[in-house]
Amino acid sequence: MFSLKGKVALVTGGAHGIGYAMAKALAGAGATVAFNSSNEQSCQEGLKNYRAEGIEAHGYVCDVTDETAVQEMVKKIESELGTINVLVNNAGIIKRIPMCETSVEDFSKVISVDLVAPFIVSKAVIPAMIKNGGGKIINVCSMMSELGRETVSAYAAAKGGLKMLTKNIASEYGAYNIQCNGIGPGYIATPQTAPLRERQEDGSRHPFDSFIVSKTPASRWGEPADLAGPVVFLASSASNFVNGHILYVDGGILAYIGKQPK
Ligand code: NAP
Ligand code: GCO
Repeated sequence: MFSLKGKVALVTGGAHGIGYAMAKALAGAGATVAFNSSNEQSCQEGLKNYRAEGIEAHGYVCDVTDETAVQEMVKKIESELGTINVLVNNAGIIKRIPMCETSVEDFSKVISVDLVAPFIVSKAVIPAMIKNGGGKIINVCSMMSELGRETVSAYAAAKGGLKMLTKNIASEYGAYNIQCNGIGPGYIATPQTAPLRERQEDGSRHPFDSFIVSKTPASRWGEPADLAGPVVFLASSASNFVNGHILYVDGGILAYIGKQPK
């Protein structure tokens, strides 16, 4: 039920971080994995890391905000590996700037990578999925698909929008046996969140680090590997009647009011 043997999976931004961990999990379940990076160096490093783990991944350099480049990459993958059965829209960026100091350019850049790009890549893969009798699209959402916080207005707007794009793809293409769901990671230790975990000069924890641990019933940051089971579930036939759902993988943050003061 969880086997992905014979399936082709494209994970955007799969050279490192959460994308890499999810692609590794999909390969472990039997899928042939393709991923893209925004630049050659990151793509080569990713390929080296997959090889070191015994995974024969296929890396492409492609800016996910460039529709022509995405269409070309998807055509290349379809001719080299076959129809894409599973798409994971994982590539994303964040800018932590107070809203009134955020330029329109910065706001638009985040919207472009985190919201417009999943639309562009989904649009590129859906026609072949329809011809093939179905497919799976998994959008990487966030706690910020549900909650706000200081300094992440563009990111929250994009990830909230991505939640609704997920529901709309599910609504519009469910009749073609395409399931589109989201994974909403909690706070995961990756390069993207490294600035929030930096040790203070006196060696103590970053205040945000302590804040997250106190907001998480599991009392820890997530690891990229915590996303492995959820992504295999949503990519496999085990989830064939799950559509338009956001699966939060957050150690319980959204269920919790936070640690009581002593
Ligand atoms: P990360 O290590 O910074 O990875 C981001 C990935 O996105 C990189 O592989 C990067 O590619 C790719 N990317 C960015 N802009 C791109 C573009 N224009 N074209 C192509 N690829 C692009 O961050 P991460 O923490 O693993 O985040 C992965 C996803 O999870 C993001 O959508 C993020 O918002 C989401 N998320 C993260 C957390 C967390 O706590 N870490 C929590 C919730 C959601 P290259 O660097 O290879 O070029
Ligand atoms: C932040 C952002 C992200 C989070 C993640 C939560 O607060 O900086 O929310 O970096 O890690 O998206 O799900």
